[in-house]
Amino acid sequence: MKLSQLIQAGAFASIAVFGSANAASELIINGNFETFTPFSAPFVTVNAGDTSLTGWTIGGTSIDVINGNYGAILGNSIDVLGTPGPGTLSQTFATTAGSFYSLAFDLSRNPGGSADSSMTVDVAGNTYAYIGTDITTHYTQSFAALTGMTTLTFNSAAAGYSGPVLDNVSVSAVPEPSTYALMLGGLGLMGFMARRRTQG
Ligand SMILES: [Ca+2]
Repeated sequence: MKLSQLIQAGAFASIAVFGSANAASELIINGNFETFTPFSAPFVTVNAGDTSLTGWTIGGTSIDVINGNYGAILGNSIDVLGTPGPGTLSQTFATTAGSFYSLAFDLSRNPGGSADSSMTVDVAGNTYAYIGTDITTHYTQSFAALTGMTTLTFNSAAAGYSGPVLDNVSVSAVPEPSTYALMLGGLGLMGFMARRRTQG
């Protein structure tokens, strides 16, 4: 194996290491909304201030926890519009000021409405706008934390029955570029030493 191939192998190994580290550092509690009881089909309205949806704070008027109905994505999903709407869904988690994080979630919409649904996301001083459609879409957004605690808020901007349907919310730290450089350098050196041993 040539040195360049060894370095490439090292790069793949470091990506695998970071992949497992990210999975272990999930910052959102109950991001798939499965920790919620009781459930009563086809949906349960959770009013502002109710704490029955573990990890999440409900604001505005209400949200609906749905399961297998109204554009539900996997198991329990959230119709952020609520009954009546609009609602908000928030969670606060520990961050390091100045460090980068990656937010991910799946978005669809309640197909009972007549229009695609609007949702905004507030995080770390910025607001991002999304449109929920009948096709479930996976979105990611990176952000830099401003303080030691960061609040993530999903806001329904929809009307009628066209609520944005949300599932699989995730936030994880993005490794610093300097950490990548150290890992790649170290693995590249290991590959170089292995090559020298093979030749010697
Ligand atoms: Ca779910």
